Amino acid sequence: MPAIVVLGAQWGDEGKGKATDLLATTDTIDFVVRTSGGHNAGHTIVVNGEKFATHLLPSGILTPGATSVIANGVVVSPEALFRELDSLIERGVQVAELKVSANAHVIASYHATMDKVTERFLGKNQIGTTGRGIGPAYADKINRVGVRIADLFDEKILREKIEAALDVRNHLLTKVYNRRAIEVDAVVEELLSYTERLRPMVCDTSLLLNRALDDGRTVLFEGAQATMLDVDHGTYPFVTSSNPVAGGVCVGAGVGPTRIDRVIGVIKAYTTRVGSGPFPTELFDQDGIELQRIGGEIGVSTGRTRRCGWYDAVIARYASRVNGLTEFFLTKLDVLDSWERIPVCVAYEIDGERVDEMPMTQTEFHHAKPVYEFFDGWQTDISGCRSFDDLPANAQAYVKALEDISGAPIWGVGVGPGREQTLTVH
Ligand code: 2SA
Ligand code: GDP
Ligand code: MG
Repeated sequence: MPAIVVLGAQWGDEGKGKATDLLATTDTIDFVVRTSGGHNAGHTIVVNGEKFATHLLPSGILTPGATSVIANGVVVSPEALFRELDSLIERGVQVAELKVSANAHVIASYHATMDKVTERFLGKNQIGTTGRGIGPAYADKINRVGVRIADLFDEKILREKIEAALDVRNHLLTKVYNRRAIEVDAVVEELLSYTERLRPMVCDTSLLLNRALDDGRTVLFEGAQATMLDVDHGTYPFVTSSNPVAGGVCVGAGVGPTRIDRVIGVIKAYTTRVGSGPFPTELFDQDGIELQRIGGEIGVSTGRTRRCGWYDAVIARYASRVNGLTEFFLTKLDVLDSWERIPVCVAYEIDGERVDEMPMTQTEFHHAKPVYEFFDGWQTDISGCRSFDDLPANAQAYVKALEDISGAPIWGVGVGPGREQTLTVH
């Protein structure tokens, strides 16, 4: 299986890091590739009880022998990149080889400034971004005033590009937001300070990956954020500024769709969301508090508490459709251990009518009320189970029921954060 995509099927934090890490340790994976987003991502991997978090780096950085790749679709803060690498090295991790695309766009400090200022300006309409400068960096890319990694190696071009990028920005900052202008010299100096360390990592990652696939090597594309946060297919405008869906992988890596063999959607046995925006199954009662507490639902990058709700099969079917999923990886089943009865959203009721598929407009989605079916809980600790047959009958029935209504087979189930706490179903 040479090309595998692992992506988020809900609003993020489904356990993509764990799924990637698991694949990378059980199969021989030659490359682990990030294709969208930036250091707004937060992936947690637990190895022998020790917890590691990656943000901009692919989770494969923890897998000796695999090459980690930051491809062209990613927005790269060199400062965040080296801070993250150094913190892993300080912990004694033998970091894998890392390659960075010459075409990836750069996040400079002014992008984070703009992100925070804009959010404050939006007041109650704010998106709840991570404040990392992701939106402003992608906006520059689309406005054709972005700085790419390759530009860091030519001071003259870099200065011209920063001047162009700051021209409008500084006007906005000083005239609209009542802030100090950002100095071109300071930005150029900061970015140039990273060039020597970056130089050996920079290459044409599209060529590298296509050649690897030609040679029969295995490439794992690791998603960041998720389907419902996709700028085209998510709950716009409460989304991130990239395309975390499967199609975004091809654009973000320079690899054609005919080369992809498996598309795995990682999905929790319930649902969470960080930041603003509609969320039909969100719970505001004790169940929500308990899911948050037992699931440890706190943002890996910003430490924000995640909103929690029941499993939403409408979203699962939608994710299956827009990504062409070949299978699901269902995580955090163990979090549901204590419930006597588990509700699952099978459809929505919108303005008095039952709707089985994602509604066409955001207004309808805002009005969607979950239609629940109820499943008997198992009320047993399943964290020690190591095969599907070990699971109590009610847990097996819950997994099978989700499979029937979610649009793709469930390939694996997570029963705890550890590498070994995984069962395969098929
Ligand atoms: P941004 O910063 O422009 O990408 O924010 C736009 C929206 O995308 C959401 N978003 C996320 N949602 C879940 N997890 C993310 N990563 C971190 C994690 C989040 C954290 O893994 O825990 O630590 O808070 C992530 N990144 C972006 C964000 O909440 C906005 O709704
Ligand atoms: P990602 O952004 O999709 O990689 O996910 P995060 O790392 O942000 O959040 C997932 C959290 O769930 C992490 O703390 C993981 O250690 C944890 N996790 C992953 N799979 C399981 C599981 O099956 N059971 C439990 N209890 N925790 C899990
Ligand atoms: Mg996360």
